[in-house]
Amino acid sequence: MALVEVKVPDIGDFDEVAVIELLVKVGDTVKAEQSLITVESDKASMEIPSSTAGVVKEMRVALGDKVKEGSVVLVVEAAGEAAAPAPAAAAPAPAPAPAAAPVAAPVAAPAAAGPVEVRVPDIGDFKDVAVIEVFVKPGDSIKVEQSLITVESDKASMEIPSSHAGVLKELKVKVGDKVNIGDLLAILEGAAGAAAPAPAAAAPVAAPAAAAVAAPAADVAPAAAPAHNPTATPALGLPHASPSVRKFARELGVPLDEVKGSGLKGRITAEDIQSFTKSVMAGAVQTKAQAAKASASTGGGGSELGLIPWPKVDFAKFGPIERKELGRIKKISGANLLRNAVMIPAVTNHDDADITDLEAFRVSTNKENEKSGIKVTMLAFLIKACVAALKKFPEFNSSLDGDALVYKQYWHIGFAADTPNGLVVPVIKDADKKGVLQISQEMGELAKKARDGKLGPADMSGATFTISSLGGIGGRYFTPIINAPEVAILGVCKSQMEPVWDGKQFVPRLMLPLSLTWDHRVIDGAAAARFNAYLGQILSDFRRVLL
Ligand code: CAO
Repeated sequence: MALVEVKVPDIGDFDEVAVIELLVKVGDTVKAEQSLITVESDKASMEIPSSTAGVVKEMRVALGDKVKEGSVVLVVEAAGEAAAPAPAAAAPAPAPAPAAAPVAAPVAAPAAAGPVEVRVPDIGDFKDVAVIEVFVKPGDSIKVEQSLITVESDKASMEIPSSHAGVLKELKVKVGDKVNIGDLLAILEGAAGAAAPAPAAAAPVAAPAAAAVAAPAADVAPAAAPAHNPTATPALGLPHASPSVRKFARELGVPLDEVKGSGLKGRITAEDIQSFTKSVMAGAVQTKAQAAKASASTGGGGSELGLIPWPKVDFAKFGPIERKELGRIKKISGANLLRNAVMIPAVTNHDDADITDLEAFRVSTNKENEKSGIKVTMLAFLIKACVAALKKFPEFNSSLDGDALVYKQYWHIGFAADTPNGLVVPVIKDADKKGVLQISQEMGELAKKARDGKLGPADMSGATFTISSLGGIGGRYFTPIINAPEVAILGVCKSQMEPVWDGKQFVPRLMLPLSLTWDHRVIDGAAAARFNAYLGQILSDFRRVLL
């Protein structure tokens, strides 16, 4: 059986192209027309097929090698019925002609007056190639030779450039459409620098009938070459993968832009697609689509938790409705709250604190300080009291990190603030080092910033514990949701006068309802009850803070 050198066929006017994938190895049995390697220029990638059936005896190229027409790719021990030897595939293609025309034309072309049609140029004898990427949208300013779309056959992908400059008025194709030479792609306005209209590129590109697969792959190159688009595929942030890998990904429904490429220059290989698919199946990786679905309010996460789907109700059937999209803050806080509610085994302890004396002190302090403009709030005392309790029970000021607890040696207290746009949590930093007056002042400033929508990330980060006060509004008790990665949160409601038994008689006392929610992975019920009791003691006699 004869040894046959399989060579790179005519690949148009490409001088040298890089080998970016080896699709076969020594010992493999290859069929005639089977893809052997993928090569890539800055505009197109194409697979080079075998002209001969047989067994691969020797690889003559390696990843990264530069090849051109006539380069030996490998040596095959030809099977009896092998096709014509490789060089036959290099059927002469008058490639340089179409390559040259569209590039040269724009330079000399005068400005066009009215709307201009941009059509699919000569793409060899490709028929019905699929649009797989669209780079532009109506309103975009397009330069001559700027890539508009990528089309792909089963053997090659290429970017189709614009023959004119101008503003894109209408895009006539979308992803998934099949296009052919001469098809209308787009209408530009204010167009200038036009090349000869695309169909003119119908300069015959060789379609060597004998090398059925080799020919298209080869023909693509010259057709795409005219573009010489300055915007190479990787610069657009598009996934770097060969046509067969793209096709493979599409078949499996793998989002290519989420796959990390392990090939040359980060190129995505078929193995990358396989291992991504395995990771998704094993639940180790979530696709963006899955994550979005999980976080969507309409039953998000339900499938992962094995829950039945969220009820879908046509509300309009029962009466008039108005639909309003959630604001940005609501969307962000909603996703956080959902995660924290679902992931933390949280328990809430309710208690009451006698703040009769503290409230009297607060009122008198405010009277004395009337001129200072700083109003001391109950929340400021609560922050100070919580710092004392957090110091006594340090696990409430910690965070879980895997199997470890991180005890923080600082006491930054977040407070939930109700704003027209939703709930935000500004943070009083180093509350242990600040007096009640300073805390009150900072809280006032932060609450104003929150209402004005001017809080920055620094204002809202670093909290070690959070207080959510509904005291100014009303209610008795509630179950606040922990602000992860914190491990506890204190909810406070409106204080009210209550009859309290002092051992001899009922006396009127101002009682503050406290609701402490805690993470049962870190804290247990006894510690939570002690924390609340200690907090109550401090609030009933604030001198204890000094102890
Ligand atoms: N009991 C009784 N009265 C209380 C009180 C309490 N626990 N806490 C505050 N008040 C009173 C204040 O003394 C004030 O009364 P005056 O106007 O007569 O002086 C009034 O209620 C309003 O207080 P305030 O709300 O302006 O001030 P604050 O320090 O208590 O709270 C802030 C500031 C920013 C936390 C608050 O405005 C806020 O946004 N609260 C809502 C927080 C929230 O939404 N939490 C829920 C999160 S879970 O969804």
